[in-house]
Amino acid sequence: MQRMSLPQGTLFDSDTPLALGSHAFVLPGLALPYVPELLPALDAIQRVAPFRHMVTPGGFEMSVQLTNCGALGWVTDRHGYRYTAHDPATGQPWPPMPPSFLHLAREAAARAGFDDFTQDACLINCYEPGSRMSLHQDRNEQDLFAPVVSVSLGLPAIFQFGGLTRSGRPARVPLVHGDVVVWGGPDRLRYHGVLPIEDGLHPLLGARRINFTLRRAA
Ligand code: MD6
Ligand code: FE
Repeated sequence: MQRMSLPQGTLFDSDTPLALGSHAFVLPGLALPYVPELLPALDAIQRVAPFRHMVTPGGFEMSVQLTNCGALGWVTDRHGYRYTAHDPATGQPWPPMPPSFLHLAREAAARAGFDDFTQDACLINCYEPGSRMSLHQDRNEQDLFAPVVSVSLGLPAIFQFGGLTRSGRPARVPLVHGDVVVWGGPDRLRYHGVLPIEDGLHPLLGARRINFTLRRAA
């Protein structure tokens, strides 16, 4: 039998970016070299600004727990969705953005064709088995073309990626520890969500999936 050697960048190379749209990409494993810096930084953030369940304007408690770092943090309560400079739970500013987050975001954005964006906000989501995120658009930021960089750690997830309206069946994209998704420009308002996380134990994060998304909010 003849062995095939695949050139770099073929469909079968697991490191190849996967295009979800003209300006939306999955970058498999891009965060892996950053993990030794990301995990202690995440621990330090949650000691100052603990994960908590927030309530939607409709009165539903989210199954995902949230916190933030950076100049601005995304919050939701009975009054709506918005960005705040202070953690409503403590009255303190959100913890500063760790340099490793910014370095990773810069590399990811550049690989997706977005140069010179700096992020002032980072929303951190903690999923336990069964937690999910229903289909939504991210539209609380000033510039709805600037890219979002989304980093997945811990348990795997099925990410749903749909169109610019709620109609139609969204694509299902498996994401694992270390994967990064970037989208912006004309894809920035695509509907997306996360199916319920399956039971499991990740060697570094246990029964959790952590996803953090960096954006330019103001
Ligand atoms: C998640 N992510 O992956 C949820 N939003 O846990 C998001 O809602 C999201 O990954 C905007 C851009 C990238 C994302
Ligand atoms: Fe989102």
